[in-house]
Amino acid sequence: MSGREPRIVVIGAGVAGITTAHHLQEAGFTDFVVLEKGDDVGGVWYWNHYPGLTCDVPSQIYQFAFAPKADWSRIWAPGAEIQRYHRDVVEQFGLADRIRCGVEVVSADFDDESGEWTVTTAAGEVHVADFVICATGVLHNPAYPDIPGIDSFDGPVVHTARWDDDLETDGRSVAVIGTGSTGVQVVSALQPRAASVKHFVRSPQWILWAPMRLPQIPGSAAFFRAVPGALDALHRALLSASGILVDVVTKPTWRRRAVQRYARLSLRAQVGAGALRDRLTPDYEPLCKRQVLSGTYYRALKADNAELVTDGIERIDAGGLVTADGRRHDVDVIVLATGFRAHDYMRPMEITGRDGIALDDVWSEGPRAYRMTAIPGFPNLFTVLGPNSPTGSISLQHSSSKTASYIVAWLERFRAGTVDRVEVTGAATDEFNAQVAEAMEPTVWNTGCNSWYQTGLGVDLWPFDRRTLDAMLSAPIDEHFTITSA
Ligand code: N01
Repeated sequence: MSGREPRIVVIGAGVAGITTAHHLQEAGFTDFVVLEKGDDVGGVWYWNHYPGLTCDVPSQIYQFAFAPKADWSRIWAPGAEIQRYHRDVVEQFGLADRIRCGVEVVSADFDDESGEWTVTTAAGEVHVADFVICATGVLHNPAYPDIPGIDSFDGPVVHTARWDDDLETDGRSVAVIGTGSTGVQVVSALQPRAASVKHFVRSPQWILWAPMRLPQIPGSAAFFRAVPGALDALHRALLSASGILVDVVTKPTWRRRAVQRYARLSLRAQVGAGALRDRLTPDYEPLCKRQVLSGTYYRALKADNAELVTDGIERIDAGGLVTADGRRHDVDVIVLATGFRAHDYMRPMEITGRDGIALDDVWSEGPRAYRMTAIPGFPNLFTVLGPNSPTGSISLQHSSSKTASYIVAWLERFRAGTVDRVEVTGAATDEFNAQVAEAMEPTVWNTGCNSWYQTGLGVDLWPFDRRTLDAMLSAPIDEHFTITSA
């Protein structure tokens, strides 16, 4: 029964979970816990610590609006600094007591009778809740390639998202498989000190030249401390400016063509005409996949100890890799920069909703939700950064914050006693997904490429602008939900 403090379980303490916890705290909710499978907060910034990890979004945008930081060391901050920031925010805003790290949720089951969720952890601990908020992220399940013989390799095989900090790569021969943002960063970082680096590229990427090590203007931290409101103003200005990115990816205008020209120029200017450039030239439009930025990759690849391998990997044996042309590539270490199972969302957690419906069945053809946050059949369960979240265009901190406020609006109604159970309708979900499909048509993601943006159901991104996101999450529309109250 509502009319009391709701018991809330938030799953995940990355960007989405920290934002949610902050919103819950600000709204005065007292009975909530955040369960995090990692041994620390930070989400992707906890799990990823491979050499060369840098954020490809300017730090003044890649931060929480409620916790602006004046003294980022660089415009594109290194991973370790971003991870420290998340830890600091949790401490500074008194959220640490709410978060339990090292606690992996394995299942969440809804009970039709009581309207309660039972959340069970890997250790067998049980939490009973009125609401479950899944802030489990998008890129948290590493994708391991199914290459014959991979287990027979005699040396270390490491996925970048599970990097072993004791792994020695200096002076050794290293194979890196995969050329998304991660592969490009890791090749650039390992090449100067490795004996050799072979980069196995199945499909080349467009790589925009960018000065990733660009430092901040000296004295900026002192300036921001001295001028009240300046940091906040910069944050807002950058957020507005990032609207240009939304325009570029969603509308086929001159802006998009200009960035695409720049992508082609980035390759031409750094790699002379010839076989290497041909092998590095993608067969799809720039920006179709998540854009990779690097100022160092092509230089690293052209070094004497580096080699681009574009023949497919046929198998791996004890000594190394064998490619389709029959060549052997003996190496000491294999690095898998092979990405993530991006569309698993909260899985492998087993989630069972109303009438025993399993999320795995509901999403058997691909993940679908209403406005990124609600799923028919799963009452009193919300997602933050769920399906169609704007991972390719809009600040995730902003999107998380809007979603968290939207969820808080429902929780307040529970606390006030006007809502016991709330479930989005199938019709509203279908209508939203039809809008998404239509808006996806002119986007650059729809121009013919394969990437982690695609699911069986199409492109899993946000095809609208930020204003539409804000409007869609400004307040719940009752007609889109089945609402039960005592
Ligand atoms: O993963 P990806 P990622 N044999 O999926 C290849 C964010 N991020 O970890 O294209 C050979 O992009 C696969 O090849 P193909 C960012 O949003 C951000 O690099 O399928 N190759 C592809 O080249 C990014 O987009 C930062 O043919 C195989 C690669 O592996 C997202 O994370 C830094 C293979 C996977 O690329 C994911 O990036 C890093 C196989 N069997 C990441 N299987 C920032 O800077 C897969 N591949 C914030």
